[in-house]
Amino acid sequence: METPAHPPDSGLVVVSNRQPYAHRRDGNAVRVEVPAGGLTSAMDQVLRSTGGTWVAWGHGSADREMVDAGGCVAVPPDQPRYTLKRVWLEEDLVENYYHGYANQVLWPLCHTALDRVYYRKRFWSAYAAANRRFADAVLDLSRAGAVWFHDYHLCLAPAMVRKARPDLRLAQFWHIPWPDWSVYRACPQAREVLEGLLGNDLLGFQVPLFVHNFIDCVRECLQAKVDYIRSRITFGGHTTRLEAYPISIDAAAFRRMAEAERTVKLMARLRRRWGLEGRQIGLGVDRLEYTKGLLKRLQALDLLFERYASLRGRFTYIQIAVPTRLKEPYLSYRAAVEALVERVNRRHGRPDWTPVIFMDTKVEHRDLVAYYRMADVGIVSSMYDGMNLVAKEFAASQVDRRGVLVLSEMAGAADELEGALLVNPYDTEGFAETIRRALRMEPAERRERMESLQRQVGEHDIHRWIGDILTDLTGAALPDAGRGLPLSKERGSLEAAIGGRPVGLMLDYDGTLSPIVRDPAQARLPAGNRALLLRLRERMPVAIVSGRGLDDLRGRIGIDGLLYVGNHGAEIAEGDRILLRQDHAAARAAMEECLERVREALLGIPGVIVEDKGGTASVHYRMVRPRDLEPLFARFTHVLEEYEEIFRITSGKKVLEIRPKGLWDKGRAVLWLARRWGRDRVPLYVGDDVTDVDAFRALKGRGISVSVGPCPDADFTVEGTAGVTALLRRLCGPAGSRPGATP
Ligand code: GDG
Repeated sequence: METPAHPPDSGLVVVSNRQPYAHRRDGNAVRVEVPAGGLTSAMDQVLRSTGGTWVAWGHGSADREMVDAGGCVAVPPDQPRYTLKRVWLEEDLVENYYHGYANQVLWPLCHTALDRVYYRKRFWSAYAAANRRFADAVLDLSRAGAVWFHDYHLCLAPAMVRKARPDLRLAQFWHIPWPDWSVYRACPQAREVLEGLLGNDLLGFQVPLFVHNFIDCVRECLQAKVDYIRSRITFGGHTTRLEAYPISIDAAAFRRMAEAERTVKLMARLRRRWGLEGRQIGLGVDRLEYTKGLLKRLQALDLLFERYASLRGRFTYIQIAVPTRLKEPYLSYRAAVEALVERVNRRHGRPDWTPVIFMDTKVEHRDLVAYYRMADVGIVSSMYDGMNLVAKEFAASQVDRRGVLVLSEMAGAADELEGALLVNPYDTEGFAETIRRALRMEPAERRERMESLQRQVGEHDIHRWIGDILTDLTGAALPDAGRGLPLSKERGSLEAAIGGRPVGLMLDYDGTLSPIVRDPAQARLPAGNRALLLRLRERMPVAIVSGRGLDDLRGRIGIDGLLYVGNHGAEIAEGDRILLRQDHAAARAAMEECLERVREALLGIPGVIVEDKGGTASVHYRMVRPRDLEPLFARFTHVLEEYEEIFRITSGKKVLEIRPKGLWDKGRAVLWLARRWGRDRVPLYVGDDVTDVDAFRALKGRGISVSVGPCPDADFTVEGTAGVTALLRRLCGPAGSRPGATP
């Protein structure tokens, strides 16, 4: 038998315009080119560990020579781990799809630079044709399971793929801003673009504001059902979940590069080369791109040197400006930037000192960290920006914690990066004064601010970002996809934990027995699990424990002889017989009053949603900016303190739950069941959700808990509902074994 060249295909498909490896002809030889982007290298790491396919445009001069008949080549070229499937686009198509619709319509539109939008009919037809090619390439793959599209080049492909293969899980991450409706309505294909994107199951944006803007645009443009509370849009019978996932960097890698001996030497060399000894250093690193606000930054620097003559000769600003999209309007923009650099240098420079050092070359990351580390001020002045990774790279590389980050409020990163000095790039005076404040800041404050930035970037790194999206896309993380997601706990086997005792089994429903589906009303019990429950019922007591109402739950499972626990434990029944039902009418009046006060206290925090569910209530904060979270929690707690006697607070996925005290949770319910089954029987609980954590905790030292997907509170972990099925099979024991025997 042949040994496979790379890991088995996980069925994960990444689709982007840019490819992770290009082949270029170099005389008689073929060279492999690896693009510098942080995202391509992160997604490359994911596919290396999971196996799968990357679909991208083959633009390298030798790309066609290297692929098989299906356009595929195994990559990385030196040690193949996954498949790169290349899509071929003729020059004319690239001109109109990529340089045309993507870069001259969608890019400026999404960055609210309306006067830069240039649209021609041929752009759109090429855009649709190119998307068709990408979609067809995905549809060609026999093993596709979950597909992850990237960015604004591929708005139409998701709906095309969904139409042909409704069984695939589709996600897209939108790297740039999503504008509000007053801007978006300028898009000549406003409706078509939205419809294409709503082919996805999951649509990710950088920050909650963009999710919000997208929902508004859909509401204005399409006849769609919008669930504001859960950020879901149902259009044409299909539901798309929207989430904010702020992208990040490999913070540890940047730190390591910045700490390297090589970097220290390079810093010394750069200081000598640019005459920086004894001078403070400012730094900007950007593609030479009009959205990055280079002109505004230079205007602020011009004003700074004009106002504070003492800074002349004592502060040097270095601008690394990487050439990008070498066409109009970029060529004119570049000329304008260069002219302004020249003007600032002419006005303020001296023979022994140049105020602005302008470098329009690519700098490799391992060299770039030397600039990041030695800068006293890092400046990001985007006019509008999805996230801005430079801000995060600067923070991660500041190993001496001397530098200050001056960051545009218009960059997504400003939502997260507490510790930066925020500026409005349109306010030149304010901008100049902020740079001055950064330059004069005391070392203690610099350190404190930088520590806060590094904490943020370190905790929310690219691995976590990938893990979050893949978990939401597939229901369970793919192996090793995101670091720090242990998929099985090494604590001995389940059989050893049971130790031959009889078992009492408790199972959550959604996400445990039944795979998560887009519409909870459609969640069915798979036939295989039904058969296993029927067998298990003969061997041990089995309870189904769910947040669903009792009748709903019984209706979905319909197996006699099981115990049914509904409403998170507030109702328990055996067949048709109600064993326990709690009445929470008494707390109702207090709840109404409390919610009114909560609403009032949270006024002015954009994105927060208070949902009254009758017996209980939820405060959803998935749409709230990170920097508003602290006041939100403080005000919420302040109100709830007065209701301490009546309500208790639990938290779930970006939600705070207010529940009347005394109302049972899953923890109380499983303890009740365990008591009913008697001391000799070991309770075994399987669940996947945050509400199951109450049960995991209640069983500590008393029973065994199994989590579907990673959870620090559980004793064991299984992967996905398939893992649950395997577990049920094990609990049934070998086929034909005696009922009542334990595994
Ligand atoms: C979009 C969104 C979002 C810069 N100079 C060099 C170089 N770089 C690298 C940086 C950084 C990246 O380029 C630029 O990061 P941005 O975040 O500014 O990215 P955009 O290209 O505008 O991309 C943006 C991003 O997508 C991710 O979602 O943050 O908002 O516009 O990594 O280090 N890299 C190399 N040489 C250079 O000279 N190798």
